[in-house]
Amino acid sequence: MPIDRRSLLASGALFPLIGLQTRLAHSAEQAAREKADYTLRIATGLAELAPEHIVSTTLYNSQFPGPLLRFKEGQRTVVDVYNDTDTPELVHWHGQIISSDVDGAAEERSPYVPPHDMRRISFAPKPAGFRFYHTHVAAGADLNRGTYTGQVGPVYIDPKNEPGAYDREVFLVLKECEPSFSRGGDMAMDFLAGEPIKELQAIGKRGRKGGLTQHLGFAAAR
Ligand SMILES: [Cu+2]
Repeated sequence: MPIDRRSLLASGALFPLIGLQTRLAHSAEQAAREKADYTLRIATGLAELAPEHIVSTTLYNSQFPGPLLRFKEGQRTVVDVYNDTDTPELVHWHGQIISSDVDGAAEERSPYVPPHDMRRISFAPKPAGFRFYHTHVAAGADLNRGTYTGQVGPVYIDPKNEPGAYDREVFLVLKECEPSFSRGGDMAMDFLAGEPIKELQAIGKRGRKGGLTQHLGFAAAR
């Protein structure tokens, strides 16, 4: 059978593709074999806000707040995120300096975790300290989405060098709820220890001007 130049080119072009496919399949297999450090499952569940005040909302691993995740500064970590809801979700790593493909922020073009699907996220956490993870879905007027849900959890990134010397670790996650659950007025802020940090206040001010109110507001545990 005569082979013309065109079909030769076409078949030749197949080889690198086949090679690539094998490599991709291999790395996917490897990834599957590697156990994730943490698994987060986004699903509807019940949260008890106060005695006899139980609400149905979206949670991480059926709990509010989500589980405490501990990372080591600069040490690669693997998190599997399962989205058991009917809508796309984003897990944002609040306060960490990591690339946008894993940072979980739509405005930085992070990919969503599709409904009833999962994404494996891998990154080297930094800087050290106490941070949050939370949904970065813009709720708009939908009170069943985004930061109106129970999707928030604590992250502690152990410092690479100075481990610190504490007698006791306490992680607090605060969230404001529907006014009927509170005693009215703004949440008291004067119980927070230490002086305000001017540098952080300036970042907050800049963020609010740039339309990042929701994101930075969460630092104050809204
Ligand atoms: Cu945030």
